[in-house]
Amino acid sequence: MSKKKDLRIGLVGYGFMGRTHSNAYRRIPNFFPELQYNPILKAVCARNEERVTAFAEQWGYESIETDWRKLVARDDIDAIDICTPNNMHAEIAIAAAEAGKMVLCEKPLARTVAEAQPMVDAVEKAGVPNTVYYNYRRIPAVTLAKQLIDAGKLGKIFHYRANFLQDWTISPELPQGGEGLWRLDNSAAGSGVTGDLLAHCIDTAMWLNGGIKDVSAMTETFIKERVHSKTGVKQEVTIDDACLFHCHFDNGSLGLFESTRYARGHKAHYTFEINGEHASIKWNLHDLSRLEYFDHRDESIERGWRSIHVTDEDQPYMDKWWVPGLSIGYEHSFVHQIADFLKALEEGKPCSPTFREAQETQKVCEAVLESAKSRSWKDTGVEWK
Ligand code: SOE
Repeated sequence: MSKKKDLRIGLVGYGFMGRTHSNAYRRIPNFFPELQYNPILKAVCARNEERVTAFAEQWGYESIETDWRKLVARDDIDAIDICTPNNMHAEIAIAAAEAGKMVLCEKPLARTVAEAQPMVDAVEKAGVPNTVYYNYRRIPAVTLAKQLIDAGKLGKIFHYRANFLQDWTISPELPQGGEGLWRLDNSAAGSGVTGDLLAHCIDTAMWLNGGIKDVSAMTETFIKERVHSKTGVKQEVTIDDACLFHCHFDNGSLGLFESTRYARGHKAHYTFEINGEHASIKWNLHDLSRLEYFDHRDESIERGWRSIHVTDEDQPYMDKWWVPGLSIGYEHSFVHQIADFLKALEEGKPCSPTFREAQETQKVCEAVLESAKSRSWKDTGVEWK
């Protein structure tokens, strides 16, 4: 007889992220059998009944809802997982927390700091477990970077550099708004690449290298007007298509960040490099199982960059998967996040990044956008522990 406890999931939204989360829940019992909580795909919710029914069948959800309020009110749901466009996060998360549900939310937490704060307050007041899907932390090579830094291998850190480059919005014919394209509509997304892509880079950076103190940024919107899919009318584009910023970290290191959807040839090229007194590391999403490492303490004749293939069972998460030498992929970062959430639940601990931690990333994003607008340095007000 299984001693496992069911954790009944209600998922809102069935787009790209709905698929990554659903896939992750389904992998948990197979690859993390030791966990006490067993995710049950209880219900999926979206407005279009026909399509949500098809999604439920495809991914094995027991039931559907077409109104998220009904989902949140159900007493056979323990956790609400939010995969909607950003403008819906706050309302759903607050209602879910008030109904006593755990809340797992896609990134970014919200469109602005002001919108995110009542979400933080609601989960904390209700005392419900919560987390935000900054999934790249849980790619084994990235987690290994964290372990090397925390072990002091790099020594004092001088530089942190990150890029997130894409090229999917170059065509002026692409409309703004609507399914798949809400990321181009400021009212749904809250910002362009800053909240969508740089937020990932900022989350990873603060996790690895501590708080970001102040920023100086520039943004650009290359295509000034696009047809809105809802109205059919050409209207102003108010998202940032590209954003560059530099910053000071609390530990005295300098940061340099760039993100754009106009880097022809790059589909999702997330990279970072960290330079310390003794050693440097670099990582890129296109070769996600490898962590590049240079250690100046190596004997000089054999000193050089080594490429660590992070697939051994003593490396982060890899004891859960295949055998040494065989890689895993992007989707596994979501499996790891949910596994860590379930483990934290067992132990009665928070699962990082919590809403409160994700709010610190919001603060940096907002300071970046304000700095670009005012052409001046901005303090972030981040309190990173
Ligand atoms: C945008 O294209 C996007 O899907 C982001 O929304 C995700 O967060 C990122 O991981 C990949 O790119």
